[in-house]
Amino acid sequence: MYSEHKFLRLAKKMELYYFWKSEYSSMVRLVLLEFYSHTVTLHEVDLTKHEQLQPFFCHINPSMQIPTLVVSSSKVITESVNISKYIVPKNGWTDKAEEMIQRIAALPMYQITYGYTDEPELKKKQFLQTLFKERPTVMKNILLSNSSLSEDMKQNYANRIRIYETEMIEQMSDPVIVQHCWKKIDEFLVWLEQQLSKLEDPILGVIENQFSVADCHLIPIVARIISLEREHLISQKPKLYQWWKQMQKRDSFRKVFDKKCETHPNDSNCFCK
Ligand SMILES: N[C@@H](CCC(=O)N[C@@H](CS)C(=O)NCC(=O)O)C(=O)O
Repeated sequence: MYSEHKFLRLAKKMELYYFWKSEYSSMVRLVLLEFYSHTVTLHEVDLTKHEQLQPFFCHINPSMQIPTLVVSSSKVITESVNISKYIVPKNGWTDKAEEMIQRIAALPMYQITYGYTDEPELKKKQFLQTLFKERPTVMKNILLSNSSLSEDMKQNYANRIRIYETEMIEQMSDPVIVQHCWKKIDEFLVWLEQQLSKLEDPILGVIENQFSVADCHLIPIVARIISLEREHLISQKPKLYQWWKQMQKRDSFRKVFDKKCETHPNDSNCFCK
């Protein structure tokens, strides 16, 4: 039976709600491994089972999204950028890192992940498309079968259903919009290549040639682009590709990207997903 206090009463140390396939979750997991020395309890929220939409999680994060960091019984931080800002020491959060992280946060990631640009891609993404389209129905069923939900919670569900049924579904269902989103991604990567070209070899980090929180936010984006079978967008940019190879050597990378790659299952050196 759902209880609003099920989780919050139990929170004694930091707890991260995440999913291994979520790029924003991976950003925060990398930041925790690189910049936080205490243990954090990880809770997997399986998006393929719509666990993020369940009332217990909606109570923790009304936007029903991961990553979500529970710091204490009264402090919950949502949004990957806010979580990273909370974890990384002030001197590690430079203006350059902020600029890079904001650019990354603005990338149209769900459109390229769930959307398709042509029929063959739509065929490959059938599962993702179904998963996405099921979400409003799942939320409506939760509303129907949980009469004890508070008015606030009901409102959260209603807002989320509206967002799904309008702009989100429209954007991922229009190949022209998705194509445009890929164009935006490549423009960002071209800009990135220019930035990296100003650094000296070997490329150790995307900001001032040293590893930083900006790398933690960029790594999962590149992994996602590769998993969407657009590896050429990375490998054709020599500096970016060099950076990517360097990042894969890190312990944090190996820990976060520990699942077998679905795109290249036979390549033991591939960690994209
Ligand atoms: N702006 C958010 C985006 C988080 C986000 O899009 N999370 C996705 C997973 S990658 C999610 O929880 N999706 C579930 C849903 O929207 O129902 C952040 O930076 O944390």
